Amino acid sequence: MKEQLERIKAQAMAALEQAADTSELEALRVKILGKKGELTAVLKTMGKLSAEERPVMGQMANSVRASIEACLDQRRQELAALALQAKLEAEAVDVTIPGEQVSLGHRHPMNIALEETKEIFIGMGFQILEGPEVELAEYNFTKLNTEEGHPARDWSDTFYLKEDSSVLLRTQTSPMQIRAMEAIQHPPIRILAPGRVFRKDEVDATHSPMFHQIEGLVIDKGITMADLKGTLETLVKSLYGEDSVVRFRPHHFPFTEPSCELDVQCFKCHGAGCPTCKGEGWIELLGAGMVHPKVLEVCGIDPEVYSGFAFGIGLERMAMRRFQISDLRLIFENDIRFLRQF
Ligand code: 2U9
Repeated sequence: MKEQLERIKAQAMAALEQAADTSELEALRVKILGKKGELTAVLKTMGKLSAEERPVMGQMANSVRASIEACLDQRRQELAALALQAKLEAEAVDVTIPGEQVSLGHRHPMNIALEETKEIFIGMGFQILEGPEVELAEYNFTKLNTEEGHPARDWSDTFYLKEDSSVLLRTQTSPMQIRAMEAIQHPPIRILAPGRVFRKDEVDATHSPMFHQIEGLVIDKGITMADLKGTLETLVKSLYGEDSVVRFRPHHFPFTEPSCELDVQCFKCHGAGCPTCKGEGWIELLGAGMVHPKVLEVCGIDPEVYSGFAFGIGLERMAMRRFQISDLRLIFENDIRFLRQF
């Protein structure tokens, strides 16, 4: 029995040394010390020993069990330490590795152009106003001195939402300014109305049935064409540089009298004529004029006391010029390869 106990102890110690994890350790504990284990099996045969041998072997068996249990404990601690070590290594974070750049996206060229223009006008004391895209024909046309029969009111030019032509998708942001004038009543009024507008145009490199406008309106006592010219020259110089040269050409709009268009001298050829300005030397930028007395009157503002000027800018055209975009469709397609350039 002594040899049996020594063999169990030696084999147990060797096996415990080899155990790779806590579950193997537990399996070994059951195999050696469990109810049906090797040591238990030997102890069961103690009854066959003589009375002298029994206490000696009993003591030896206890000592073997104690040794194996001590070895098990020690091995358990070693394996736990190893497992912890492995976990720490696997989950280690190297704080010295440089961070990965997160791509953040950026503003659309239209938004850049819009924000720039808004800032310039806010700096001149204008308020920004937004209004409905679905409008009454009364506000989009009639109150803007565009009577029945005017070509702009034609079904082929305007998206009507009712058979009787009373409701439509606005063709300009001016109806918002009419609403503002009716609401404010007491000048001074300095407002900027940016937004989406709609016209029945076929899509091509310079046309779209939906585009954006920025319209401005100033009403006060003693406002003249000089205020119009000074304000719009300030806009052009802020956008395209202090050395920009502008010219005003006579034009016609139903809602302004007199009316004009503003051209900026081509920044590429300085007036000589080149492909950018299509040989003209000048690039058309916006329309403007002194608010028609009839328009003031229908809004309840006395044209004998007050006068004002208004202007309209096509935002796509402005963004195209600012970023040298050759085709309007690129602005709406949202192709990431195009947008990444700005
Ligand atoms: C009120 C009275 C008058 C707004 C104006 C223009 C001239 C103009 C075009 C520019 C390019 C439209 O986007 S575009 O196609 N607009 O030329 N717009 S004056 O006149 C107003 C506005 C509001 C109460």
